[in-house]
Amino acid sequence: MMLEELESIGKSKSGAILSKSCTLEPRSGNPEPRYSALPFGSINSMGIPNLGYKKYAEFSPKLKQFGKPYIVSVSGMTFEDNVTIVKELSAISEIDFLELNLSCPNLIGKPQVGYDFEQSKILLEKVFSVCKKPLGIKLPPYFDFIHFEQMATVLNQSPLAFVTCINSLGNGLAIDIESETALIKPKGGFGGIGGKYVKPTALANVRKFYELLNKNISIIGVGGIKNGSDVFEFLLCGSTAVQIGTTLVEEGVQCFERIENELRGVMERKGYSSVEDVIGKLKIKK
Ligand code: RRO
Repeated sequence: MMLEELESIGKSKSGAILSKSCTLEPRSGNPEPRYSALPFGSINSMGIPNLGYKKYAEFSPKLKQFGKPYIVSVSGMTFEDNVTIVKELSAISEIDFLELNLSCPNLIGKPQVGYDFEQSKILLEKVFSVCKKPLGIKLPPYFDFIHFEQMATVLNQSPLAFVTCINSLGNGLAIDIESETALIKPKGGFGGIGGKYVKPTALANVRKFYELLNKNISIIGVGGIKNGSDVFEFLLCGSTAVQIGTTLVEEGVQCFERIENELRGVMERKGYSSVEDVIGKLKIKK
């Protein structure tokens, strides 16, 4: 992610500046086309294109001038890379939080760490032994209650500041029927699915972890947020903040102001004056 893109998020109405994931060395990412909009969302196999973690440290004094939290997402190619990057970035005073990405679905030959509970536990222990800053993790979607419980047990043993649910739904396939061709090039056309397709899964992941995690771990919701009522749903499930992916790509940084105004409208219509009165308050039919 270029400095200009991060600055334009700084100038927008977003509540924070979150970089896309970085690695130890710069990467050009997977071959193009590697992103495609779909009728109800998107497919991507970007392959972590980024400038290398040192650049995101260099950008930090400039980005702090916008007066909002600056969060750097870390997605090292190896266990040791993650430890090195977290150690180095956590010493930079203008970076407020780190988000360790346990869920990039697009690296050829690499499993998602978040689907290996033992490996996640070992990585978190090591990372927290070197980290001097609040750190959260970004999780892949889970679909089985036993998996939620196993991951929650691991997470509740770590001094996590937050958990972000969910990363894209891994390894979907989207096709153009005229040319009978997969829409994106990398990995035989397989890529992470985002947008409306994944919203019910994202809400379920936020809700389940809200039920299972220690209350001092905040939950950040992401997946299919396009308008203010979507944000309201994530708040009900227990998110205290949200991220916007596909909608940001499709609409640009104006989406933050629009969605904030729409959320304000929903809250007013329903008689709420504070998000605190909404967070986690999902009702279940009796
Ligand atoms: O760069 C990517 O391919 C990518 C990443 Br790191 C991620 O976390 N999630 C995603 O959908 N794509």
